Parts: sequence; C-alpha cells; structure tokens
Amino acid sequence: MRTLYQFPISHYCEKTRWHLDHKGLDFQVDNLFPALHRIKSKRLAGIATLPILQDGAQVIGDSTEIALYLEQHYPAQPLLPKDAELRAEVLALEERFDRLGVHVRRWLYGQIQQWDTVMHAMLKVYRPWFGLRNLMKPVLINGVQKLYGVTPERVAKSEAELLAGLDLIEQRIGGDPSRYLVGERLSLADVSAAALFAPLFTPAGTPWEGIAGHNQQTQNFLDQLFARPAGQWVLRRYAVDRPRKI
Ligand SMILES: N[C@@H](CCC(=O)N[C@@H](CS)C(=O)NCC(=O)O)C(=O)O
Repeated sequence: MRTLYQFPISHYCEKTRWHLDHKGLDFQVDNLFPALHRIKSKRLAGIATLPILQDGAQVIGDSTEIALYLEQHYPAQPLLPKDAELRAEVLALEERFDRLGVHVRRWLYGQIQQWDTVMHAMLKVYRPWFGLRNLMKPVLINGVQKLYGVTPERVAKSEAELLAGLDLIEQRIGGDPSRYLVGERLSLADVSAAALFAPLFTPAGTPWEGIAGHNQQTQNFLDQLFARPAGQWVLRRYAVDRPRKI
C-alpha cells in the first residue's frame, strides 16, 4: 500500500501527485490537518513539512527526495534523462524551481484579502469536528503568514523572484509553450516548474481553481502573466502532460 501524506492545496504535494500519476502508481492520500500534521510528519519522517510518501516499509519526506526515490525504484516512464549532462541540467533546474516554489507561495498568500475561498479549499476535505475546523481558521491564517514570512518587503522580493523564474522558463523554451525545459520530452524539471507555478495559473481541475481572494490590481498582474509564454507553458504542461489533476 502506498500513502501520500499531504495537504490538498500544497503545490509541493501536487508535484509528488503528478510524479506518481505520471508513473501510473496507485496511491491513497491521507490529508493531515495543517499545524497538527507535524505530530505525524515528525514521527514518520522526522520533518515538519509535507509531502511524505509511505511506500510499503519505506518512508520518504520532501518532494525532491520522493522524486529521486520514485525514479530509482520505478524506472518506467522516466523523468530523468539517461545522458549524464542532461540529467545534471534537469536536477539543477528542479532544485531552482523548488526554491522558487517558496516565492510563489509567499507572493500568493501576500495577495489575499478575502480568505474565505482559500480556507474553503484548504479545509474542505476535513470533517467539521464539532466546529473545530472553523475555530482553527483565524489561527491558520495567522500561522500561514508567520510561517511563510508574508511581510510586504518579502512579498515584493518574492514577486521579483517569481518573475525571474518565468523568465527562466521562457529562456529555456525559446518562447515556445509547446517545448520542454530540457531536451525533447517531459522531465522532472518540467513537473517541478509547472506544479510549483500552477497556483498562479489555476489550471482547470486543480485544487486552486475557484480560489479568488485577491483584488483587481493583482488580477491585472496575473492576467499579464497568463499572456506570457511561460504562463501558457504551465497551462500547456497541465493540458498535455498531467495525467490526472487531483
Ligand atoms: N522542500 C519541501 C517543501 C515542502 C513544503 O514547504 N510543504 C509545506 C506545504 S506547501 C508544508 O508542509 N508546510 C507546513 C509546515 O511547514 O508546517 C518539499 O519539497 O517537500
């Protein structure tokens, strides 16, 4: 039995779901309640973050570690090229986009003015537990802002970082949304970049669809990103290369 411990709206968890789906590996999800998840994540893998994958007796934490584990143990449908040079390029990009995921998340949380749809997407999978779910909302809003460093200065820096990330995608694909970041086929670099940027572009069928807590100014900014080749590239990767969306 394979279990993915996750949060539905985490883009790092989405990266792992995509990888598992790409390999056609069955798994069940165990949605841990935010904040309380740490009791289990620490016990399982000694870490505070999700995703964590349990595959039989093996427990692997961190989306990149999980990706490397999956490539090693399930070599069919590879996402890492055999060629050493291409492989190194993919791994370097995967690391870069992994770091950019932090900026995407911080920037997005920094735009939210109405938390209703965010909280709904974050918590709808959990039972109401005698009202505890609703009572936790203000705690979680505060916690998310503290944990992810959502301050105006850091959000502004994250905006610059995420724009640099989109530039990098465009540079790699030569402005053509149908191309891949490395070589002629989907790799771990594409899965990482597309999954970690996806909350900006809310592809249909993903957990971010319907989240709308930002103002018109942010929407105008997002519209510009949508129109860019990098925005179209994320949507293209979802349409063409994401076997199942949730
Ligand atoms: N480097 C980690 C990052 C994962 C991560 O940041 N997960 C977030 C959700 S998006 C998390 O678990 N946050 C809860 C916490 O830190 O307590 C990975 O790739 O798995």
